[in-house]
Amino acid sequence: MIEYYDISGCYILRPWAMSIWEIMQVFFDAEIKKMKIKNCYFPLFVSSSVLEKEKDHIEGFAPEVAWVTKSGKSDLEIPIAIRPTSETVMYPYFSKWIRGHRDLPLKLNQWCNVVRWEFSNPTPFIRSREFLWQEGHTAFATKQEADEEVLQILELYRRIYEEFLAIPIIKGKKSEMEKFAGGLYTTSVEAFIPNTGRGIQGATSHCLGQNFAKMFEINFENEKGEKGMAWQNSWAYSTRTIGVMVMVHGDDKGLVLPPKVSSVQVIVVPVPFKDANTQGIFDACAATVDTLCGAGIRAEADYRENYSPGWKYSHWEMKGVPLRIEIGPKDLANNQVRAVRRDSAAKVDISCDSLAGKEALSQRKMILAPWCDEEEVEKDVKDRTRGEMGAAKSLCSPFDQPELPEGTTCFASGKPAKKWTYWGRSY
Ligand code: 87F
Repeated sequence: MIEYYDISGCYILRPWAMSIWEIMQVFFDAEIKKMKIKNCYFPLFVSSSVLEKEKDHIEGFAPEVAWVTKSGKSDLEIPIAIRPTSETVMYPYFSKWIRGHRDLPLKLNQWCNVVRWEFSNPTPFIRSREFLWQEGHTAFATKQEADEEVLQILELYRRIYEEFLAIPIIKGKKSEMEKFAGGLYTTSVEAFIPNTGRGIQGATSHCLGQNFAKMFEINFENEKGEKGMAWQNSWAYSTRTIGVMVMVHGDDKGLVLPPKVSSVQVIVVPVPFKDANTQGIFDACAATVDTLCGAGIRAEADYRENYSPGWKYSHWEMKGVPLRIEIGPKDLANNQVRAVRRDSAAKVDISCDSLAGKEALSQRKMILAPWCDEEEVEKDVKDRTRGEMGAAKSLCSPFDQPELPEGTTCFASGKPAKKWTYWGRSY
């Protein structure tokens, strides 16, 4: 996931880690856009006068601020700080942009890096001197609107942990001592690492009250021509999320990745024996990858000939791939594959015909699946499911549509999916 770097507390995020970040980013970015929050980008640098404008808030954090003092060999006239967070970077412009009540709410987010020159022991993802995050900064006319947003954002953070990273969290409010000193109150999602018996802050959503508005003069005139001061929030989650996931799910064999965030969800490993039909096994692996990819599953095969199957098993276990599929001579003969779960090591043989899973149907269930909305495919599903218990057909596309992420493929055709649709046997 990472590579060490020659500056203490800095790490290279390799594709295996970055892809997890990107999957969470796609989700969160779409959700905040639904809330009419807009993305922007502010500079990395802060002038000392602006950074130190809010003395109280910066006081405790000052030792962690990194400064640029030189360009080439000459000293800068005034040192420039590197953002540790962007309240002081952004709020002078909130003051400029907010004049009347029609300028509110102002809801901005940025995806960026921040630098905090920590001295306590650096740990990849958990405590690094530079890290990636999103920081949301919003301003409202009323406290009530700000209060509501604090909890909406906190719920998105819960979903990142619980739905994407498969980590249970507790939502709650920080004590006066533990809250962000510059704000009114702080809410957070807290996770727990069983191995070390420690809690860990997963993300924070702050109501800043009017403290910053006072400092930066973020004022507006209401409908009646009266002066008001903006109510503000700020909220963030960072690449620390990945560190929590590593610690919660990892085991003695290495990483254990939750399927939703794993860049490879299924790794297919050919297991050729000396006199076996090697080409046949390789072809079956390729067909398996095709079937799974067609069903919207991120599957790859490991065809390398200079590594043994056993070596590959350990390799992909260490990398945390949720499911391994092995195909050997016996599997080839029986038109089946062997699937092994990373989390439980449970093994099952699955027929190649039911690989992309209409298992639910044989269990008398209804199926909600992404569909390309083509009649040909609808007919094909009927044909393919025609068995003793009767064929499955489309039931309806629910008005209440779950999110359909960009790139989702139809469960039956592998074409781009247009909608979620229920399928099953019907009276
Ligand atoms: C380190 C150096 C300078 C944390 C710092 O939580 C300033 C700070 O203000 C600092 N470390 N903080 C608090 C950050 C508060 C707030 N900022 C926006 C968040 C969410 C995103």
